[in-house]
Amino acid sequence: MGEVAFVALGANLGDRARALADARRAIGALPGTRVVAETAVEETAPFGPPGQPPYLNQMLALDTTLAPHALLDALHGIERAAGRLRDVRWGPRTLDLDIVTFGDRQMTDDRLTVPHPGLRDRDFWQREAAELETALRG
Ligand code: PH2
Ligand code: MG
Ligand code: MG
Repeated sequence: MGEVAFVALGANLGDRARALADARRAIGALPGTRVVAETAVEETAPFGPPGQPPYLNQMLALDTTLAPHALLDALHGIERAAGRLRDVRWGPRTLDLDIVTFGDRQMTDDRLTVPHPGLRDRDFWQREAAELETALRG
């Protein structure tokens, strides 16, 4: 038994559903890591640079023994394997994996801020996180 981390999945280029499904599988196969709850996949209007296609988003709850930066590195590896290129801030992407919360840790450094600062203004993340909390309590 490790800590519970919430990870947000997003994609708005290519085969979005496939990218999310592959990511779920890859995340569940990380060392010391199990997916313990997941929200439905939902389509959301893009925020950020105008003119980009809509996103598919989903949030997973993981039980993981990985440390936060080890999980971050692993998620970046999965993004790279999905063919993600370096991109403009908030611009279109084939796969984006963000750590939203990590237990009740609060931390910030040049690579990682937890909870994710975007949680404050992304309604769909707040809704998904609440859904996971409910599922985990159930
Ligand atoms: N991610 C972004 C930029 N804009 N818009 C939506 N709807 N969903 C996202 O996940 C998203 C976005 C950069 O990470
Ligand atoms: Mg993101
Ligand atoms: Mg990201």
